[in-house]
Amino acid sequence: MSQGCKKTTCPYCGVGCGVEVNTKGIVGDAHHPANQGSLCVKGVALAESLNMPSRLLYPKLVREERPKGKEVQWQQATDLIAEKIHQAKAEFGPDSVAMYVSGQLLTEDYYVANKLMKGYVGSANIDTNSRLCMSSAVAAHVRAFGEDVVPVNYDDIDNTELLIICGANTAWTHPVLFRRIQQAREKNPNLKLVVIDPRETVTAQQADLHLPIKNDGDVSLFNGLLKFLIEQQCINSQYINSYTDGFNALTEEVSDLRYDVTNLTSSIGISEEKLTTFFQWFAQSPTAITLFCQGVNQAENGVDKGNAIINAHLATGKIAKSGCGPFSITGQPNAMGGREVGGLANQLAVHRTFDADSIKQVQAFWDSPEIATQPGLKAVELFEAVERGEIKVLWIMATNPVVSLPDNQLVKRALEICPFVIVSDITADSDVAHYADLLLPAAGWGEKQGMVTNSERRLSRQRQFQTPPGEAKSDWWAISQVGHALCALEKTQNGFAFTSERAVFREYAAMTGMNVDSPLKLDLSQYANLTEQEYEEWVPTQWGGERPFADGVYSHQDGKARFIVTSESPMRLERTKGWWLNTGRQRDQWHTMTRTGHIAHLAASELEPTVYMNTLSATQNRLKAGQLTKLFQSTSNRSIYAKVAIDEGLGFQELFMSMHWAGRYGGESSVNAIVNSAKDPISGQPAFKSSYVEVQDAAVKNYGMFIGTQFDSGKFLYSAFQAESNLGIWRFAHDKRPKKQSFCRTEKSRRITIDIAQGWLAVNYDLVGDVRIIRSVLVVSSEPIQTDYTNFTGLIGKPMELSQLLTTTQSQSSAKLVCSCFRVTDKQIHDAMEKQDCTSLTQLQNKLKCGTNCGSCVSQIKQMVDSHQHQKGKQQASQQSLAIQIK
Ligand SMILES: Nc1nc2c(c(=O)[nH]1)N[C@H]1C(S)=C(S)[C@@H](COP(=O)(O)OP(=O)(O)OC[C@H]3O[C@@H](n4cnc5c(=O)[nH]c(N)nc54)[C@H](O)[C@@H]3O)O[C@H]1N2
Ligand SMILES: Nc1nc2c(c(=O)[nH]1)N[C@H]1C(S)=C(S)[C@@H](COP(=O)(O)OP(=O)(O)OC[C@H]3O[C@@H](n4cnc5c(=O)[nH]c(N)nc54)[C@H](O)[C@@H]3O)O[C@H]1N2
Ligand code: SF4
Ligand SMILES: [Mo]
Repeated sequence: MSQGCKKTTCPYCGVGCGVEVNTKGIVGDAHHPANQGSLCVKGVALAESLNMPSRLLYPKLVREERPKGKEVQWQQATDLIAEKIHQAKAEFGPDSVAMYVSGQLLTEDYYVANKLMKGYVGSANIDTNSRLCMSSAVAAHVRAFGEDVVPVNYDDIDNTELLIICGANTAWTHPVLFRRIQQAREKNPNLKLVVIDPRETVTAQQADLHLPIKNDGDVSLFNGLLKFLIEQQCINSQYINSYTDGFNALTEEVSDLRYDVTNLTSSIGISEEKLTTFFQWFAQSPTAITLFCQGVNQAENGVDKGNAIINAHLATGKIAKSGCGPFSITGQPNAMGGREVGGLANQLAVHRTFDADSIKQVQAFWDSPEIATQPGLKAVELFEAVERGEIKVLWIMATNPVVSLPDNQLVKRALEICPFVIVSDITADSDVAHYADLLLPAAGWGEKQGMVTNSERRLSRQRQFQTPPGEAKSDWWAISQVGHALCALEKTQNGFAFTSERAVFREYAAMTGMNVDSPLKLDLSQYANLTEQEYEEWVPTQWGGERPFADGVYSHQDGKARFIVTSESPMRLERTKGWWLNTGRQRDQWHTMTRTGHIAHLAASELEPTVYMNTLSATQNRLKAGQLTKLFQSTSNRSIYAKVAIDEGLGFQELFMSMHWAGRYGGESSVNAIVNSAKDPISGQPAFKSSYVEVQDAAVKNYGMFIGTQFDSGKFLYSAFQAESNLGIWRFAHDKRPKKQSFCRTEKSRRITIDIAQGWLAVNYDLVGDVRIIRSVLVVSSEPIQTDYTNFTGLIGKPMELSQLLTTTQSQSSAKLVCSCFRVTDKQIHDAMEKQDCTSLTQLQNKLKCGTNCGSCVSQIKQMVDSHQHQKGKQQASQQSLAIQIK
């Protein structure tokens, strides 16, 4: 590493891209095996993410002293937590204490949190947002392999002939990996891409075959595949006999008529032709990878879905060899590291569970005064217990459950009831921070250091390159302080005398050594004595080698992998009332927006809480794009408002909404207000993709938009905030028709009003000398606002010119952002193709620069070029035939 250059990793998704912080800024690390220098749009915006508003700077006692709170010293804060834990334990027992942590913590943070809860509080009530994310895949791995091990590498993508993406929108959610897939396809024209997703996503649009499966039809699909493979004698009997167990029971299950192609066609909604093509491709291809994510994990039978996929790979021996295997891709940057240390409530530590032998070994290793002896409460159950008053002290760290857990009303009630809530966050403005009794300022990305593990088991270092602001501290440090104080109170040996991240990592690495004499593969004990220099110079390293099961020896006691009989979710066929609400991610936002919502060019791709539906669904409900609609969920009796947008990739009466809307950006429209808390019975992972709702009339009398620096949107039926540089755009809707004069006259400025179709537009200005300086713009209309008034953002703070005002008022109707880096819209791209004769991606890139930076939108631009060419071809053909007829 050269002087002035720090290598670290991206803090967002589980691809785990390497990042270099150097004199040029923050760029991709050309030497990191996960990305070889590439970054997606979120990675490219990392430097901007550091200018976050409302950082939390000091520990604060809040509940008694709302709204401002009282700043306290760290020592006072950590002593208070230790006291509260000690009291709760004494009065109500160890299970009255809980932690809810996150796959965005570093391995060192996670290790210390797990040790504190399971080894020193004596309860396994520590769960993590990875429960919402990876727990079904974890359980599927453990059932099949005997251990939570991902048996695939990114390099395998370059060596496969068939890539199946099931329940993942990889082009948007793991963009750098998707780029690698596209490059592999360019190099190997025989590589086929199959996408299994009910939606025709940007990922699906680029597949050789898209299977638009009905929600939760995956187990049937993969059981059908297995039936086909058995009937066509395309299974690998030698692999099955040598390395697996349980095939006969599975054969019996899949022999059922339900799994015949003809029956599957109606049960999961895929044509016979498509099904057979997929089955044949799988049967004939020498290699196959099935990459899966939340369309698989977040289901009432998420674990079975995972095992149905693994079964197909085991049965054909397409596993644990080059270009093959089931590939669960991790969501968060260190969800994998958290799984390794054992941060889920149903794990003890280092891939060990609560068997007598493991409990004994872990207790001895930790010198633990009071060890947890049984699994704790899983996320949803944990918050239900909080709501029942059973949890007296709850410490939430690096996650925003008020937005991200299902049935968020219950979460809010629970947090109100809980006597002592501690929130560790980088901002005082996250939704959960508003429920804290004690706020702890965490050092964020770039201000802290430690280890993370990505989807392919590769451990990389995150390195510090700037000083934390105020009194912000690393999470492992805060937990250690509490641990130390608790040990003093309870007069036990101090298990938390860590002096650095390296000390924590060494202890964790040493602990994995207890797996050496077991069939488990997780063993990092060779790093137990890492020197300062070795820790500092750590290069990305994969544990378990390239292929942990290459020798056919799995982690079950007998060394054999297990086939698991999997079944449909019994609830699936009953869920037919109302509209299916599917939820997930947008390309340019990260989770609950605390880290990406303030970045103007990321905010520009989904402007406000939006619900997508196809044209048929919209017209049958007399809905138009841009209109507000009300989504009602009868089980929780809750509703939210969202703007309608058209997406032909959805089926009739199918809705999609992103999970991101939170806090000041659109918190009242958080989708989890209407997502119910059904979950997988084995993993406890919520079925975020399977809610049913009603679409109702929003009864809106007027729509509005305000562009300026400050606006009180709290009084409206609906409101959303879009960050722009140095100002903001508020969109709102109301069920009353306000008087023009009284509306929003909070500013002391003067105003001119311009009539527009169905409404008016007011330009507020200050008179400076005799120059009118524009302060803000307000638009109110009885119809959805279709005109793109956002161009007014460029006029705020500038002298008013009437001619300019009038042209801006008549701007073109709104266009959709395609390239976030250079803010290029679909309209500009269409115009370039139509009027400037750009006929290829390269020409568009040269002309508009779109897709030349991070490349996240390249696939979408290609798609636009293809469809434009196709359209043009059709037009030419029809003109020709017309010409022939005229002749
Ligand atoms: N831009 C961005 N990227 C992210 C994140 C982010 O917030 N923003 N978050 C990261 C995290 S933590 C995670 S977990 C990952 C998630 O990554 P993904 O899983 O790729 O993303 P999602 O959008 O949640 O859902 C994936 C797809 O599942 C489909 N689906 C719904 N029901 C079914 C079904 O029954 N069967 C099948 N086969 N498919 C179904 C949905 O239509 C959706 O397209 O993304 C990571 N990357
Ligand atoms: N409807 C629906 N809901 C979902 C999903 C879905 O697909 N649909 N997906 C689920 C999934 S897969 C996931 S992973 C979750 C994600 O949901 P969350 O984990 O709740 O979302 P984040 O916004 O990432 O929350 C992280 C919090 O930690 C703070 N933070 C950032 N860095 C640090 C740090 O270093 N230390 C500390 N202490 N705090 C920090 C951030 O400011 C933020 O408040 O959402 C789940 N919820
Ligand atoms: S794909 Fe994007 S978000 Fe994910 S790690 Fe790489 S740069 Fe970060
Ligand atoms: Mo996730």
